[in-house]
Amino acid sequence: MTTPMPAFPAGFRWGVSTSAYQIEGAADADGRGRSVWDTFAHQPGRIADGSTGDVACDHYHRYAEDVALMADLGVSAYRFSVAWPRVQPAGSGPAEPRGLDFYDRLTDALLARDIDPVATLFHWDLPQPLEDAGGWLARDTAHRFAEYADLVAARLGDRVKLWITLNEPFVHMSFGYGIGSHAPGRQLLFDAVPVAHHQLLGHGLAVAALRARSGSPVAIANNYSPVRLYGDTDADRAAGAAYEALHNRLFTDPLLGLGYPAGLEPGPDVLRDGDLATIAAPLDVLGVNYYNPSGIRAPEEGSPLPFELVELDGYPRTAFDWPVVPDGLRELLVGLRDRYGDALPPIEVTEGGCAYDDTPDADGRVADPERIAYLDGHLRAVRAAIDEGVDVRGYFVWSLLDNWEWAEGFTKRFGLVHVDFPTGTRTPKSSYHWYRDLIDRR
Ligand code: GBH
Repeated sequence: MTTPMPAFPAGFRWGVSTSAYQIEGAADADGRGRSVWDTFAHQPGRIADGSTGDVACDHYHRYAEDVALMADLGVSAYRFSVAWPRVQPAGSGPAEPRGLDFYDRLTDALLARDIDPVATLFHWDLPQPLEDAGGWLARDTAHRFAEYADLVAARLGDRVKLWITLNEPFVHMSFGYGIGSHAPGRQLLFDAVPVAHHQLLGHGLAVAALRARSGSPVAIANNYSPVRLYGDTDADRAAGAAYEALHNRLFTDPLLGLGYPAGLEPGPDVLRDGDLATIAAPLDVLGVNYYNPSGIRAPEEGSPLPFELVELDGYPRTAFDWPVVPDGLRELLVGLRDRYGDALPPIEVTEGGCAYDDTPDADGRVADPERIAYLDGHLRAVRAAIDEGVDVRGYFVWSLLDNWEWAEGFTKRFGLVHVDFPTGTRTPKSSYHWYRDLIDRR
């Protein structure tokens, strides 16, 4: 942090990210339906602190205050997600205009402060009626998603500056349907793979729906984790390749026209003629979420997985125990360019950030030097990737606010702004001031 942050290309987007269920609260307001996360969070034993997102940051009622915080921060873009159960409470059928009204107000408030609205259509909050009909295991959900995309684009298509169809379909498949630590809490292991195909199909159908209503660019946000091999046997290398295919390629190879990785193709009952072309609809931007690399080695005999995850040693760790490896982001960005070449669209880093304890001092101030170091290191890694010729157009910090961190409830704080739960009082942390200065100097 001693040398000044190098310059970024003109027009580089400085952003912050959030998602609907993690911040909005107002679970019963204005005709909102239930999502799989409402159901899951209300089941005993699912969430670390027994909390739910019923109130969260109450952003639904406090959005104007949050937009003012972003205006003061000086960000050029805000990535939020639209809650499907607000817009279409049953997951199909008519739109709930009051739900759309909220995003309309939010979008206008952002534009009034010169902040680009970047809207994610699906950040894991599937309407419960669709889950009851099979969720993303059912092909029909892909079609329902495209219909919902059309409803949102009909209302916001003239003002949203960048669309993101899905957030981290890998996490939704693996945590939600594979191991069950996220909603809907299914434990299907590799039988969850049709969820990949139906999400990708939903993405492709939604791209067409968005393009019919809006001239704005369209993206998807995938999460990636570069492999660090532990061990150098053939079995270790095979484990690394298996993890790479599942975590880093399953959702990107088909999007960029390469089809499914070998061994992960959906069965003939799932993959239909024309699906791969629908999925490979041209993307304007690839959203990249990066938190950390993964340590991988060969699994024990009899393991249900073709790899074993190992803790990376030798790095500082966040409160989540995730290792802090800024160069992994450079490696990832360069690796995407090397693998996909001309098929790779421009990239925006749609998430990056870290959890720390962030306890206010006696004067109510929150000093978070670790988060500053994290962001500083990761932005330098982006800059280094740009120097190596990767076309990176923006970086969105996860997150603007401390929020409801899924299965961890309120126990993990990712915000540039501290939120006191349950009062909801917002206090910018020292990282907020650091990010503001950084943007201000651009
Ligand atoms: C994102 O997911 C989500 O989009 C967002 O909603 C969420 O709040 C945010 O990140 C923070 O969690 O333990 O070393 O094996 C992140 C996906 C998957 C990234 C698990 C880190 C664990 C790495 N994460 N992964 S490790």
